[in-house]
Formats: sequence, C-alpha cells, structure tokens
Amino acid sequence: MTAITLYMAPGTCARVPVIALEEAGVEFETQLIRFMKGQHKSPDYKKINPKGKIPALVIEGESLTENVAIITYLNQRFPETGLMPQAEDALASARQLADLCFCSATLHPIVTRIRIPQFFASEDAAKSVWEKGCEAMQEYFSMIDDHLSEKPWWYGESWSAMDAYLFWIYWRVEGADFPVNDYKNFSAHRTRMEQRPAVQRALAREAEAMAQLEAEGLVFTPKPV
Ligand SMILES: N[C@@H](CCC(=O)N[C@@H](CS)C(=O)NCC(=O)O)C(=O)O
Repeated sequence: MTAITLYMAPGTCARVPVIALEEAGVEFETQLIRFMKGQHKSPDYKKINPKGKIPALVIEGESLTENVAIITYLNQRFPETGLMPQAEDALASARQLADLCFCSATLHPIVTRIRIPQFFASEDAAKSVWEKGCEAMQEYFSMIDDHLSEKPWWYGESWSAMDAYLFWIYWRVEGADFPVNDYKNFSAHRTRMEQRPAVQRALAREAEAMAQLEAEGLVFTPKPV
C-alpha cells in the first residue's frame, strides 16, 4: 500500500486534493494544520512545505506542494482513476495545465481578496479591496458559467479534478457575499458536485477537521467588511 498523507485545513484550497484523492479511491490520511497556532509557519511544517502553505502531499516520504502539481502528479500516478481527461497530445496536455493554472494563479488570488480583504489593505480600505475582487471575479464567473451552459462538467460528460477546483472557488466566494446565484450554470455545477459520493466523503473529512478546530477554539473567522 502506498502511504499518502495530505496536510490540510478545513475551508482551504486543500479541499481540491482531498476531493481528488477521494475520487481516485486511493487510501490516504489527512493531517490537520492549525493556522491559528501558526503551525503552517512552524519549522517542522516548513520541512514539508517551505512556503508555509496548505496543501502539501507526502507520498512515500516525498513531499509535493502546489495544487496544480499535486493534481497533475496524482493523475499521472493513478492514471486509471481519470482525474483529468486523457490528453491526446502535448497541446491537449498543456491546455489542461492552463485550466488548472487558471484556477490557482488567476482565480485563487481573487478569491483571497474577496474572502479576506483585510489582509490586503488597512481596515477602512478593506471594503474597496472586496469590491475590486468581486468586479474582477464577475468576468471570470460569467466565462465559467458560459462554459458550463451545455455540459455538466468542465470537460463535458466526464468529471475531472478541474471540477473540484471550480467547486472550491464557488463555495469560498459564496461564503464571502459574492453573488453566486447570478450564475445559474455554475450554481447547478455546484449542486452536481455535492451529489457525488466522493465529494460528500471529502466534505465529511473537512467537517471532522472543523469540529476538531472548534473543540480547540482555533477557528478563524474573518471580520465582515
Ligand atoms: N499556490 C498554492 C496556494 C496555496 C495557498 O495559498 N494556501 C492557503 C490556504 S487556501 C494557505 O496556506 N494560506 C496560509 C498563508 O498564506 O499563510 C497552491 O495552489 O497550492
């Protein structure tokens, strides 16, 4: 059996590999990182991820960071699980990478500005960071909504890890007052995601981690802007 550990925290983008691993049906364990204790910046954790970020995957003692890399690796390591569509050539493969990078490098930074604007400005300017973030996100939500207009999943009839990434992005900004209901196809995609047994298992793992943080008084709740 392959020993796989995923370092995660509930609500974070670690949801993407948690879903991917559940969908892949491989055995893995999660290790909860306590942000409120600064554990992600601790010397021990930095041995696993020197950038002090979640998620980190440890597989057979080797660590791997960055969602795009983790998904790409899991897809290559467990090809039979179909985490990403089979790419016919180098261009198709690079385009899949571009899709995942769109989530991590374009959308994720905007998510952060919408979710925790006070990390990017003084308290009195946080609202304008949130507004600018929402403005930027609208364009991309429209694009995603159009893309999903005639198909259930990003790549058509087959689910992929790209859908897990979009699901996290949608959920994260929904909880920060971004008007997600204006995007009917994306909203329907979210509902489809929630119906998948693997997604339900992933969310149950997160809920367990959240209950643990609650019990320890370590839940981070950003102030509303
Ligand atoms: N590019 C990284 C981003 C990871 C990231 O920003 N993770 C957040 C949680 S969603 C984090 O660990 N934040 C803690 C911090 O920045 O101090 C990836 O895609 O894995």
